[in-house]
Amino acid sequence: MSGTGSPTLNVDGTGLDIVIVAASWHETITNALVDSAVRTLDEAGANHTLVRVPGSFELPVVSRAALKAGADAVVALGVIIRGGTPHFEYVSDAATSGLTQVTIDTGKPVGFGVLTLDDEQQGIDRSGLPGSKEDKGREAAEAAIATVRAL
Ligand code: DLZ
Repeated sequence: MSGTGSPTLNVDGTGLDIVIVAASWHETITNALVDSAVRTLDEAGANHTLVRVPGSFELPVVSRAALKAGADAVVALGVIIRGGTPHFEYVSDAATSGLTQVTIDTGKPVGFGVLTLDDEQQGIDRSGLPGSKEDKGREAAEAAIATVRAL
């Protein structure tokens, strides 16, 4: 994991089937998160597939479907950037509370890689792109694997 205080986790993904569910808004940052998650799952030896959804609002329903269909865990990725209307709060809350409900209802892990940002630079800083301080795609993928191992 990256960032101050981040833990060292059990990231042995051998034999796990993991679905990355990624939103499509703010594609430079989102694609970087996807690339990091894919790299992390490959390094961990996990099987993985990628499903794209339109926006972060759609992450919960598709994550739930993937888990119900048999995936061991989901890595949910999205980028939500504050605009001039309250829409940011609604989409952020729908994604966050929706994914929380999914993980509790299914009893399966959701690695939470949804960035809620004031501006694009905050996302680039957390994207895992060269020179960035943090790598939230990697963090979400590692958390998904480590949580499967903790169950
Ligand atoms: C509508 C919308 C807006 C304004 N901003 C974002 C965003 O920053 N990040 C994101 O992932 N999705 C955004 N969306 C789209 C919604 O998540 C959703 O896809 C649409 O409201 C259609 O249901």
